[in-house]
Amino acid sequence: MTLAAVLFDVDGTLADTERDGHRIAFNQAFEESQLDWNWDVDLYGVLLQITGGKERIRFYIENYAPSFLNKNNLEDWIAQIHKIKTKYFLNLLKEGKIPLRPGIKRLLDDLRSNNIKVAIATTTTYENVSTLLQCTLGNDALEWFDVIGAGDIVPNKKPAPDIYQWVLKQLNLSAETCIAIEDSENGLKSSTAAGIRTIITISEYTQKQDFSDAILVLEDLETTGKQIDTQTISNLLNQKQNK
Ligand code: XBP
Ligand code: MG
Repeated sequence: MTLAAVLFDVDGTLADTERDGHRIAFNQAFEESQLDWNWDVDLYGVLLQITGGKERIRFYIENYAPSFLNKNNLEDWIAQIHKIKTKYFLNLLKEGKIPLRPGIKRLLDDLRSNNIKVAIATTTTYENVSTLLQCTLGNDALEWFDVIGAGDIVPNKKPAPDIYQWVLKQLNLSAETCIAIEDSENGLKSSTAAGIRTIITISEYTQKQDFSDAILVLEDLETTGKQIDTQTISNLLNQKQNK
């Protein structure tokens, strides 16, 4: 089987965005909205079981601030808070506060130099992805990616397979010819439910998650002593095929 494409998750995979990025931005949005909510590092770890920023705010309200359930137009209000949060997250990206994880740029360069397609399959908003890529890889970085699947472009977020199925359809490729790189159990469930073999690079909040369905589990793309490159991933795809 020839490797055709590598599909990258964003949050926790391309960059460690959650603890010092999204969480900070949520709290800044709550402050601007005069809400006495504060998502500390531990609470945020609990809330991360829910993918999607709007969905996470809703989950928080249902479990920690139920008095807000009676609010008129609650969904619109949540969307407004989330919009403010995205503004603060983009600021953090533009201030260079969120670098790429080790080995990401090197692997992207290696895959592209070997004519392997690269794509994105993420829950976060397109604006966050495009700004992260341009701030860390340069203004032409969006063209590096054959397909970018993000946010509300699909009805169901991870762990549902929708975003990976959408990206495969845009790539016009079959799952067997692709590999996904993810950081979380929800992400792994999403990619494997779409039939894509998946490499895990564990992130800040996912140390204790179940990665038994992954084909390879790494601390990151650099610290294994053996650089993960196009050849490694191709061998992995074929190795697993033979079983
Ligand atoms: C992880 C998510 C996202 C982010 C917040 O995305 O669940 O919702 O936590 O981003 P990924 P938004 O699939 O890249 O791991 O607030 O933009 O949703
Ligand atoms: Mg992730």
